[in-house]
Parts: sequence; structure tokens; C-alpha cells
Amino acid sequence: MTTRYYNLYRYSIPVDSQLILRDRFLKRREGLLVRVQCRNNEGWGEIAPLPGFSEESLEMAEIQAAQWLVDWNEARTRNEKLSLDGLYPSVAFGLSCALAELTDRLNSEGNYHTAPLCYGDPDELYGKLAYLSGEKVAKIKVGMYEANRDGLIADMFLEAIPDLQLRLDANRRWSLEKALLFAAKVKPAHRARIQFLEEPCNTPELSLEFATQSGIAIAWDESLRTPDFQLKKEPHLAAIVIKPTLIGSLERCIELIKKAHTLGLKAVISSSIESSLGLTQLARMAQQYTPNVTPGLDTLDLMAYQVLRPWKGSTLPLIDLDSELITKII
Ligand code: OSB
Ligand code: MG
Repeated sequence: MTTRYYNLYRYSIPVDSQLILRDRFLKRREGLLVRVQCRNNEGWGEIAPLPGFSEESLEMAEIQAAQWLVDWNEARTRNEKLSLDGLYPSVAFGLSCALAELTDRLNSEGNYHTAPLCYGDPDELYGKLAYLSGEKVAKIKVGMYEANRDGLIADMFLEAIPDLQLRLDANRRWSLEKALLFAAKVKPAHRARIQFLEEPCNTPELSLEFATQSGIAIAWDESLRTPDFQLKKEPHLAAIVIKPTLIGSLERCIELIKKAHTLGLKAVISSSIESSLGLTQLARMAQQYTPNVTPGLDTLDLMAYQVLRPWKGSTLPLIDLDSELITKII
């Protein structure tokens, strides 16, 4: 019998994701925790397909991860590596993080200064901004209510806080006309402090047209995940938003980051609502590979608990492997 040098766990924690996922309701966030071991070292990773965003289900991810671990365990007895090619993005991401920790390739220092998320209630953002140190940048979800209203709110923040920069995310909700209604409410003098507006329009072509007409910088998020997408420099394209759980392995993400940097674009590491375990790894990736760029990781507070590793400064209760919310699979 060969010794098993890995474990797989499943977690399920209450979450209130309505605000961020809009019309998709998610009552619990569920995912896998993987542990790999080599002599005295161990590495952890999180595999958490996001319903409505990931193509793979948790069940599919679990079957694939379990098989990969069996094969990896086999391969390591022969001192061989096992490729992550062809795995689902969430599986490749979680396994690659575990392997990176195992071989000390993911630095321990993280960037915990994330861009606070605001869901449309200005008072809430004022509160969050008071605690910000470093770059003063916040993210507002737009495209949920009237485009006019979104424009007024963005403009109001920029007016009220002169050193504030904004990131906005429309998740492809607007037609070109609606996007331009939004822009009309943002004074031209304020527009440069919009770092970017993610995916304003229904299609990338319309988003580019919007950027040209309004002079407002845009960013790709959903577009990165469409088949045959090729990252190119475009007028007014400022950034790409990378959600590793939806993109794939650490190595694949690093490739994308490098490509973005070569093109003069910002790369922003962002959350797919991982537990604190995955989120802290994203903060470490951000620190290591996108230094000086504030990541988009303000999603921990949607959850009722932290899992295994605490997020710096969070007071949410932390659960460990003894918790009934975590089940050992292997
Ligand atoms: O719309 O970018 C999104 C999280 C999960 C799924 C989709 C999205 C998000 C976020 C993460 O907005 C937070 C961020 O990017 O700042
Ligand atoms: Mg987005």
C-alpha cells in the first residue's frame, strides 16, 4: 500500500451573496480544501467553483480533484511531476496553490488593502473609506438601478472626496445608450478618477465604443473568460480583472498578468467569493505578482465564518477542521 500524502475536505458555510451576485441567490458557499504533503512540508489550496460563473459544479470538481490527487501520489513515488493542464479552472487554481505552498513558491506576505465594495448605499462607503490606508480606491457595483442614478452617485463620491479613485462594475448590464446616460452624469473633470469601469456594455465592442465616446477607462473581467479571447491593447482599456478560481492555475494567472504588464495594462487580482483560506492566498498572489495594485478582495464579510486561516484584521469567527461545517472526504 502506498502512503497517502494528501487530504480533501469539503466546507459549507452560510453566505449572503445577493448583493454581489445580483439575481443569483447563494445561501451557502461550498468548496473543497486540499492538503498536500511532502516530508515536513505541507500545502493547502481551495477549490470552490462559483455557481452561475464556473462551468464545473462542485461535484465535478471533487471527482476531478480526487483523481488528480491519486495520480499525483502515484507519480511522486517515481519522483515525477503531474501536470495541471486540462483541469477545470477552480481545480487547477486550488491544486496549484497547494503545490506552490509545498515548494515555497507563494510568499507569505499578502496585500490586505483591498478596494472596499459598495452596493449603492453612500453612507456605507463613507464608513468603509474612513478605515482605508494607502491608495484610496473603492469599488461600486453599477447597472442594478437606473443608469442616471449610478452616474449621480459616482459623481457625488468623486466630488465629495477629492483624493478618491473609483472602480465601477456593470457586469455587461448596459446598452451603449444606457452606459452613455451614466457617463453624462459624471462631470468630465471627475472622469479621470474612475480607474476603470468593468464591462459596461452587453458586448466588448460596445464597451470599447462607450470608452471612446465617454473617455472613461474600462476593464475586462467577463471577456477574459470567453472562448478564443485574445488580450490586446485597446484605446481606454486600463486593466484586466483576474479571478483565479474562474481562470485556472497560478501559472496561468501569472502568464496573464505578465501579458497585461507587457501591454501596459493593470492586472487586478479579484475574488470569486472564496473562503478566507483562498482569499489570503489571493492576497499573497496580489502582493507577489501585482505589487502596488490594490486587489479586489472585499468579499470576506459576506460570509459567516473564516476557514482555517484568518484574514488580517478580521474579527469573523474562525473554524478549523474539527468544525461540523467541514467534512473530510479523503
Ligand atoms: O462582478 O466582478 C464581479 C465576485 C464574484 C463574482 C463576480 C464578481 C465579483 C466581484 C469581486 O466583484 C470583488 C471585486 O472584484 O472587487
Ligand atoms: Mg467584475
